[in-house]
Formats: sequence, C-alpha cells, structure tokens
Amino acid sequence: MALVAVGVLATACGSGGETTAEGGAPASGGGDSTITMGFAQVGAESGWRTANTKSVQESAKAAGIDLKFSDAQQKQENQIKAIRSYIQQKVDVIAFSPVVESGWDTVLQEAKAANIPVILTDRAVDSPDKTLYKTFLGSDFVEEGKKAGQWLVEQYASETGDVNIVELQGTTGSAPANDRKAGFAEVIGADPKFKVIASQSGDFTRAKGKEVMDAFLKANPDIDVLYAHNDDMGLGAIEAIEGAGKVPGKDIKIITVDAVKDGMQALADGKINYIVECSPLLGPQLMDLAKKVLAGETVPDRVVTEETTFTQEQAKQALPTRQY
Ligand code: GYE
Repeated sequence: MALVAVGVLATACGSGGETTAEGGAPASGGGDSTITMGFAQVGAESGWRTANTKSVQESAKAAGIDLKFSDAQQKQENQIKAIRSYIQQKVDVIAFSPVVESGWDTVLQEAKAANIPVILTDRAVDSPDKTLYKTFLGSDFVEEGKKAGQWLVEQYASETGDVNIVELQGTTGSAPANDRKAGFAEVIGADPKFKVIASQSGDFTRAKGKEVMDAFLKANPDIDVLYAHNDDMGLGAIEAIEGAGKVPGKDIKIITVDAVKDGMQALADGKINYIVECSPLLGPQLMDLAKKVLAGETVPDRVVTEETTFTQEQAKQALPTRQY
C-alpha cells in the first residue's frame, strides 16, 4: 500500500500532465505518449544510493519519462511488491536494482508475461534465464574487488611478515558484496602472507560498519588493514578505530569502494588510504536504454560503467569538482 502511495506521489511531482494510455500494449516508443517507468530502488543505505536515486530522478525528468519510484528499505520482499504493483499499473518499463542476487525468477516471469520489459541497473540477478530482462547496466564489481587487492599487493610488496586484514562486507547475498569479496580474494590469494582474519557484513551502512569494526577491534589486537565494501562502512569503522585509540590510515590502513564525497574527504584527510570508484550516476544511460528498448531497438546485454581509483593525492585534486 505504502509503496503504491509513494509511486503516486512521485508521479504527481514528475513530468506532470500526460499519463500512459491504460490497458493497451506497452508503449512502443513510436507514439507520442509519455513513457512510464517503475523504478524499484534498494533503499537509502549509503551516500552512493542517495546519489544514485538523485541521478535516476533527475534523468527521468530531463528525458520526459514519468517515473514511479519506490524505496525497498533493503528488503527483497518490498522490491517484489513494488514490481508487482508496477505490473498492475501497466507501466511501460520496469527498472530495478536487485537488493540480493537470488530469488527473482517468479516476479520477472510475471513481468514478462505482462509484456513489460525489465532493465537491471546497478546490481545483477543470478537467474539463468537471460530473457527475463533486456539488459544490465552497472559496474563490474569483481573488477572493483581486484583493484582493491592490487593496491594492497603493491603496498606490501617489500614486506615479508603476515598482513592481517579485516573485511566489512556489503549486504549479504548482494552482487556487490559477493563480487567485491571474490575479486579481492582472488588477487590477494596469490600471496599467503595476506590473511583475512575476520570478514562480516556491515550491510553497507555507516552504523553497522562502526558496530562490526568495534567487534573486530575487540577480538583482534593486531589488525593491519581494513577492506570495506563501501565508503559508508569505512567511515563508520573510522569512528570505531578512533574510539579504540588507533589512528585510521596509519595504524590501520583502509581501502573502500564508491568514492562518494564523504569518503573522498576522509581519503584527502589521510584517514582512508585508497578508494576504488563505483559510479552511481546511472540515470542518463538508464533513460536512454529504456527509450531504445521501447522503440524496439537492440541494446547490449551488458553495459559496464567506467570507473577509476583514487589515492590520497588524487582525492585532494578531485574533491573540488566531485559531483556526489
Ligand atoms: O557500493 C553501496 C551501496 O550496489 C554499487 O550499494 C551499489 C552499492 C554501493 O549501498 O554503497
């Protein structure tokens, strides 16, 4: 119920005026009716997510797409409800960022049966049936994990002793948590001196990052490195590290992923050592893909976001013009 209400609200302050004709087949893009997109967002768990939501909302407006937006508060059941409500409302296209990878086949089959194309943004699903969605737009999270691992390998190249690493994982079962863990493990696995001594989910939030890091610090007196799957968990962990009387960035080296403003500030301030960028600005490409799909044009199965990495010096230079 609440989800529908949110959708209606978002519509009311959207492009205004026109609505999609009811009942008929999805807009082909050829007519002059406004495209309606139902977007089922993960939640508002991080700075990345806030920037992503803003990008989607602003791009829909700019593209003249009528956006119905819902926030699932990191719960798959809420996302499934939102998608079902979009199917019922006969939107032209559904886009969503799946909170976890598994368990989507049924609802995606329902969308397919209703002839409503689905676009995955940001996170992947593990359905073997690739006909359940038109395309997947987002980052290569395995690559991000590898970049984090490569920096670590370079930093400790001349050291021979053990390097004790703790890992703050993203939301359990999510594509970025699974893949960032796997990519990192693959790279550091080549040298047995790298030891992941604790690894646990911090749910991509600052509060959980702090809580789990507190526990890590209590259980492990000798932590050399923290690898956090996003900036927010890293920022929460910094509070825990300072609270334990240690110096983040020095006593414990910190690597995070995202490169949102607060993370970049901490990097420039020397509290984080390295950030692997993950761009949340997916809105313009998403709107473009939706228009193409509805116009019957072929789109690539996979559109990978371009991204970079930042050292402390690079963060200082990039900060003044950073958009998010
Ligand atoms: O890294 C994290 C967010 O799916 C890429 O989700 C996204 C991740 C991002 O909560 O901050």
